[in-house]
Amino acid sequence: MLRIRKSLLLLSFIPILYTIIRICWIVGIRHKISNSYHLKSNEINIRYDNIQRRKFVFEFQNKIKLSSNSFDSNVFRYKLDNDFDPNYEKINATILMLVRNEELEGALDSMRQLEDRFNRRYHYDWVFLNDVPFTPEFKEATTFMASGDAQYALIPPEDWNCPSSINQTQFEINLAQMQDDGVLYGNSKSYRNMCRFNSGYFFRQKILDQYDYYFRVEPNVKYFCDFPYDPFKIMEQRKLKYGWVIGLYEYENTIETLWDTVAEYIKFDQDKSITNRDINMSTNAYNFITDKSQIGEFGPVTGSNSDYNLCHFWSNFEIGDLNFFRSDKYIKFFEYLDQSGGFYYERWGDAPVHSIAVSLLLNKDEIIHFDEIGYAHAPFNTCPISDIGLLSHRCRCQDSTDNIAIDKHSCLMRWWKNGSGKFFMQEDNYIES
Ligand SMILES: Nc1nc2c(ncn2[C@@H]2O[C@H](COP(=O)(O)OP(=O)(O)OP(=O)(O)O)[C@@H](O)[C@H]2O)c(=O)[nH]1
Ligand SMILES: *[C@@H]1O[C@H](CO)[C@@H](O)[C@H](O)[C@H]1NC(C)=O
Ligand SMILES: *[C@@H]1O[C@H](CO)[C@@H](O)[C@H](O)[C@H]1NC(C)=O
Ligand SMILES: *[C@@H]1O[C@H](CO)[C@@H](O)[C@H](O)[C@H]1NC(C)=O
Ligand SMILES: *[C@@H]1O[C@H](CO)[C@@H](O)[C@H](O)[C@H]1NC(C)=O
Ligand SMILES: [Mg+2]
Repeated sequence: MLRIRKSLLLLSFIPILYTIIRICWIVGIRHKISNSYHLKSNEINIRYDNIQRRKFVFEFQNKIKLSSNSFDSNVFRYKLDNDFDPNYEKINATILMLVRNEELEGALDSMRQLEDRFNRRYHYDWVFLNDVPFTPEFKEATTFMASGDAQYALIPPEDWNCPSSINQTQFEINLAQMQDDGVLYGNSKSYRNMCRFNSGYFFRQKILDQYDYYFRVEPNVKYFCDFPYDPFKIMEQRKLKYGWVIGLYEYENTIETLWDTVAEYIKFDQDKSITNRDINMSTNAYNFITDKSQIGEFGPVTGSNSDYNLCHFWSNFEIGDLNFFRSDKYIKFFEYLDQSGGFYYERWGDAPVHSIAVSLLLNKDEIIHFDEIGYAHAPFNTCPISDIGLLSHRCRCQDSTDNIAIDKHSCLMRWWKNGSGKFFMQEDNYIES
């Protein structure tokens, strides 16, 4: 009996001994092994380079892809691998992302998908905007992810911060009130800066002066399908000013007085002589944002008796003509809204502001719904509905029951009915050719 217990005692020492040996190994010995391992690896690398790889390169005159070594920065080479056509006539356009440094991972996820699904074939530039300087880490990672040039700009504080005309006492009262009312981002000051910037200042950033069109991208969005066309090209060829993929109803409690302010502006404009008006009621998309009739089973749910039906284009995906936003008529419209203080006292989003502006100031045929593009920004997504659309664009959509395209939250049917009509890219090509 005693003997057995003794040997059991000895046995229990084994793990302790093992741990001690392991610590010694980690601290001292492994380090040596590791060094010599790297020397060996390096030696093999170099030997392989001289004898095999260089020989191949010589024989095939650079026609084959160099093998690379992802373990060794000295050997690994960045190389674009795509079906880029250098003779393609690119449009004067850029992809645009307003983003925070801490959103780098999400930004890279969006970029990776947009590059794979679209930009790897065109190499459009990327412009990144931020209210604080971008970190070197952010710039490095995004520059490498972009197939075109990547540029970075700091937003001047006067284009970002709350203007001095806002009564801070009243502002704080409203923030607290909207927090209590459970309004989405109701208590956030920075969200308001962002919405006002995206409404009235993004297009005034110097860095965008060099472009005609922008394609807005946000971190953590998804592009599910190959782009079957270059949307910038479509914009230019058809002289379009605004393109969108998802249209839905806005939360009314964020824009309580937005429409009243818009209505005042319409009246102010229509009181001018015909030649001086900015708003042409017979050609614009006013009916799209005001029609409240039932569509199928659904009607808009508006609490107030304002004429606005709450339809807006979801601006996290938008492709626009910067010259429209830079125009006097847009800036006058924005300034009118801005002087009312609604961006701060309420929480007006840039999506309804852009949507109302393009619906009033543009010809309705200058606005396009891009079908065939698969896209998601939480909590909604859209994807082609037809099987052939899904297959031919190699889509990997989320659960198809989440597709907003023609469900009750969507304003697409209202666009078909009271906007510029039902339009499909493929059908259009089919008719033309
Ligand atoms: N630089 C900077 N970018 C911001 C700030 N707030 C928001 N953004 C960017 O502005 C865009 C819109 O902000 P989001 O937080 O995505 O707002 P949202 O899309 O309405 O809401 P969620 O995506 O649901 O959070 C995104 O591209 C953000 O990265 C900010 O304070 N600074
Ligand atoms: C700012 O708002 C507060 C609260 O409504 C009000 O009492 C005050 O008079 C306002 N200040 C100015 C300068 O209008
Ligand atoms: C691109 O557009 C901008 C703004 O309209 C213009 O200033 C610039 O000259 C254009 N560049 C080219 C290459 O056409
Ligand atoms: C609106 O546009 C149409 C078509 O271009 C034009 O005939 C009409 O005069 C315009 N109306 C106003 C008020 O500008
Ligand atoms: C919207 O379109 C429907 C069907 O064409 C039409 O009956 C209705 O009057 C339109 N609404 C507006 C506000 O023009
Ligand atoms: Mg977002």
